[in-house]
Amino acid sequence: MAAMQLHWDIFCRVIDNYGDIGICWRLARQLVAEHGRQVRLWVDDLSSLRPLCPAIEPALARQSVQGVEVRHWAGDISVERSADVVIESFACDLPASYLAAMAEAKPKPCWINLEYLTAESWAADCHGMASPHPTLPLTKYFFFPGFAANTGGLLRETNLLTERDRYQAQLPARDHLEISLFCYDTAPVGELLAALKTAQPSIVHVPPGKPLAAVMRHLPGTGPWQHGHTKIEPIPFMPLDEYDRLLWRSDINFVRGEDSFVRAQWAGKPFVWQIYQQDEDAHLVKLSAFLERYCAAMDESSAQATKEMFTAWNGGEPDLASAFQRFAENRRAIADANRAWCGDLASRDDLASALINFCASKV
Ligand code: TRH
Repeated sequence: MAAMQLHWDIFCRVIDNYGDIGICWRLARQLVAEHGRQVRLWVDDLSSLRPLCPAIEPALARQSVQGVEVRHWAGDISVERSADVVIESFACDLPASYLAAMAEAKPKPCWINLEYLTAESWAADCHGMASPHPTLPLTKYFFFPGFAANTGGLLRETNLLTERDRYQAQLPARDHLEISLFCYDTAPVGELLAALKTAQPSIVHVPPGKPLAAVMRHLPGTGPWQHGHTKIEPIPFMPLDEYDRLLWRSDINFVRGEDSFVRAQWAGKPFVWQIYQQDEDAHLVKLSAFLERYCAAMDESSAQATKEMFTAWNGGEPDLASAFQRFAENRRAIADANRAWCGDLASRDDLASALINFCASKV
């Protein structure tokens, strides 16, 4: 049997927002807590990790939080030896000195490029592909998260769905809708607010930053606001696990990017995704690949309502008001479909387990 790959280094360069660090932090702490791995997480911008994990001290070069050794990645770094598994997240380019240490190591580490999530079918074709380094005796493997069986799966903690079910079973009955609104400032928030004004009574929870800025462009002052039947409440940015609970107790979750998008799927509730915009509208192909997969098992009316709502929320047709109305009307059937979708996804290996198995196969 191959020796356990105990030491892991994860490198994270924060491009913008919270997705890159959210994913790396989630993976790092799960590898420690559930798989007994010793993990160093190298992050170039620690201040973006702090809102997700308030125990982080952004000024410290080195700290241990939830069993993860968190290192500030500032320029080239010096290490005694490279780890057994090296995760380069989202093609963040490893420091030259670290690459040199990897090339010296015996045995060679398993070097992974963790890619962004996409439902496009090419992700399965490229998952696990090897890319030899042009000059060093090293091979990098592309690891694609995904929704299909032949991809790297999705991040999911072992007890996540049990905890979610326990939490949701205790929620009191209510006669209004709870909505969480995490989006970019390009979302058609004004149109959503207009639709909500006359829709059934609801409370909309709005995190700070881009979502709140988008709301404040359409309403006076800093809130909270009573807007027709709807109460709109600014909320603080929540630590990662608390944000999960917001998703679990809401009736509709507006999410964005990658990590909140995945967490909304584990919540088993209706959700609306604002995809991260890419050059030449590449994101629209990614959006429709997801919709094809996600809506495949829905009844016709739910599938149409979901596709229209996602498309309208991402700047396409039809108008947001009618899309939202249809989405809300189909809410219960969409919730049932989401539970089934979630159960199907959870029948596959989670990303951390898939990564461990993949790396073990490369020794
Ligand atoms: O913040 P995002 O837009 O992040 C990313 C980055 O922009 C990245 O560069 C891009 O490539 C990627 O999207 C696709 O959205 P995301 O991925 O949902 O990350 C947000 C994280 O913040 C997620 O881990 C959940 C967390 N979060 C909290 O912990 N508390 C909160 O209150 C909220 C609103 C979010």
